[in-house]
Amino acid sequence: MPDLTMLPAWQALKKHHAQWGGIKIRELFNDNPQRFEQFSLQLDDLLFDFSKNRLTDQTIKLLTDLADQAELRKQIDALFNGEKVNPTEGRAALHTALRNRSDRPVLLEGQDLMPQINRVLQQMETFANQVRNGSWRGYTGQLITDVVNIGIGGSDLGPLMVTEALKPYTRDKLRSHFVSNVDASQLCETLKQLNPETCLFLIASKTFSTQETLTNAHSARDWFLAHAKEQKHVARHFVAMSTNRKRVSDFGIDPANMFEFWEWVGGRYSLWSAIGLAIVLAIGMDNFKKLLAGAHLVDEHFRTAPWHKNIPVLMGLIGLWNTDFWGAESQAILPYDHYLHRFPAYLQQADMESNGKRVTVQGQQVDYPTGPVVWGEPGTNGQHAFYQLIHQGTRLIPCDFLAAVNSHNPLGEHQNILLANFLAQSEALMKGKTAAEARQEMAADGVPDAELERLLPHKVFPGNRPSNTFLYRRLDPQTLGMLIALYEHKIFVQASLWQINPFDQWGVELGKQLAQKILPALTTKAPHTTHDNSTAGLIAKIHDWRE
Ligand code: G6Q
Repeated sequence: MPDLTMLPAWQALKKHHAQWGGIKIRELFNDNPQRFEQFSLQLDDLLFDFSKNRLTDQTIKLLTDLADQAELRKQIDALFNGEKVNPTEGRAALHTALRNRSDRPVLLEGQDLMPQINRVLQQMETFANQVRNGSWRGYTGQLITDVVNIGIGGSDLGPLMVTEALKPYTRDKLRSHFVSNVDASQLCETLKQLNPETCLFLIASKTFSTQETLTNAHSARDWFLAHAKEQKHVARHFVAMSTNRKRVSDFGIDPANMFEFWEWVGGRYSLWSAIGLAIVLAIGMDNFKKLLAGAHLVDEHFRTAPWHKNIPVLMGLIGLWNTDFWGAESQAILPYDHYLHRFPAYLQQADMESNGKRVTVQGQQVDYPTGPVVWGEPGTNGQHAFYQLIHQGTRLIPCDFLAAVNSHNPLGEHQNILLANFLAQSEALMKGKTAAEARQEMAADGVPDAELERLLPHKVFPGNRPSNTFLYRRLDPQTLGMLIALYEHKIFVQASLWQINPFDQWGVELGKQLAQKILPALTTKAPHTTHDNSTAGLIAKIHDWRE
C-alpha cells in the first residue's frame, strides 16, 4: 500500500488545512443555517451530530477521498470476510460474527462459524435461565444471589461497563460483582459481602493463563473451599469462559461448565462472546440479544452505507482530521448519562490498546500521529473538574458528548437540567466568548472600567473547540449495542487509514512477561543482578519495609 502521506487526498487535506485561514466553526454556523441538517445523521433511534467540528463540505469530500485511496472498502471487506486482519498473530477478528443476527453464514477458512456461535449462545441462555429461575442452586440448595466475574482487561471492562450501563434491566435479587485487580483488596472487599453458599464465580480468561485472573480465581476457590470443604462442590459455584479447555480443566473446573469462545475473538472485542455471560446473567438472554441486534444493525450500516452517510467512517475520519491535521492529542468521552460511567474507561482500552501503535502492518515507523489518548468522565461531574482545561487551556481536546433524551429515572427537573448542561457545553466550546462579548457582559454587571480591563483576558474563551454529539432516545440494550459497535468500527477505520494493526497488543504482553521476571526478586531475598539500579533500590526497600 502507498505511504498514507503520499496519497493525493492526504496532500489535498494538507493544503486544505493550510488554507483554512482561521475560519471558526461559529462562522460556519453563521454562514449556513442548514449546517446541522447537513452534518448530522440518524440511524434508528440514534442521532450523530458532527456539525460542531472544523469542517466543511470540502473537508468531508477530501476525507472520504482519503478513505477511497487508502482502500478502506477492501479493508472492511477483509474484516467481515474473516481474512487475517491481525497478521502479527495470524488471526481473523470476527467479533461481527458473534452478533450476526441475520441468516447469513460467516465463513472462516471455508467453515461456517454460525453453528458454533449459536450453540454457545444457547448454552449461555440455558445456564443463565437456570440461575435466574432458581433451578441452578448452590451446594447447600440455596438460590444464587451474587455473581462474581473474575477477569481483567478485555475479560472485565466490557461486561462491567455493559452491566453498569444496563442496570435498569437487572434484578435486585441477583447482584453482579467484578474483580480484576491482583491487589487483594478488591477481592477481599468483594468477598466480605458474600456468602459462599449463594455465590457463583465466573472465571473469564481467553487464555486462562493471565496471572492476575488465575491468582484471584485460586484465592476465591480457597475462600469457597474453606467453607464448603469438599472439592466436588466447586462444580456448582465455578464456571469458566475461555478458549483453553485444558487449562480450565487443570484449574479444576469441569469442562461441562466451560463456555467456549475462539481465538478469532480479540479480548477487547469479546463482550459479545461467552465473555458476556456476566451480562446475560444480569439482564437475561432476551436483552443480551437486543444488545447483539444493536451491534448488528451498526455492522450492516458500516458495511453498506456510503462514506458520507456512514457514521463510524465519519467518526474515524473526523478523528483523523483532528489528530493528524489539527494536532489534537487526546479525545474526551463525556456521557451525560450516569449509567455510562464506565464507558470512557471501556473505550480507553478499546481505542488505546487497538491504535496505540507506531509501526505499520508492514513494520515501518509511521510519520504521523496515530491513536489519541482517550479519557473522560460523566457529565455534569466533569464540568466541575477538568472542563476548565478544555475551555481555556492550551491544548485542543475534541470531545464526544452523549446523552439520552429519556431518563430511566424521571425525577422532577433532573433530566432537563442534565440536558441543558449537555447542550450548553458543546455550544460554549464551539462558540467561545469574544473579548467584545466578555466586555459587554461585565459592563452590564457594572464592573468598573479598570477592573474590567484587568479581568478581560481571563474571561475570554477562544471557542472553536470541536465536538461530536450522540443523542439517543433511551439507553436500552439495543442503543448500547449500537454505541459500542460504532466506536469499535471507528477504531477500525482509523487503524485502516493509519495502516496499523488494531488487533494485536504486544505492549500488554510485555507487562505480562516483566512481572513474571521480577516476582522471584520479591519472594526471596536471593541476590539478583539483572535489574537496573533504581529497580534494585526499590526492591531492597520493599524487603526492608515489609512487615
Ligand atoms: C485485550 C487484551 C487484554 C486481555 C487481558 C486478559 O484485548 O488482550 O486486555 O483481555 O490481558 O486476557 P485473558 O482473557 O487471556 O485473561
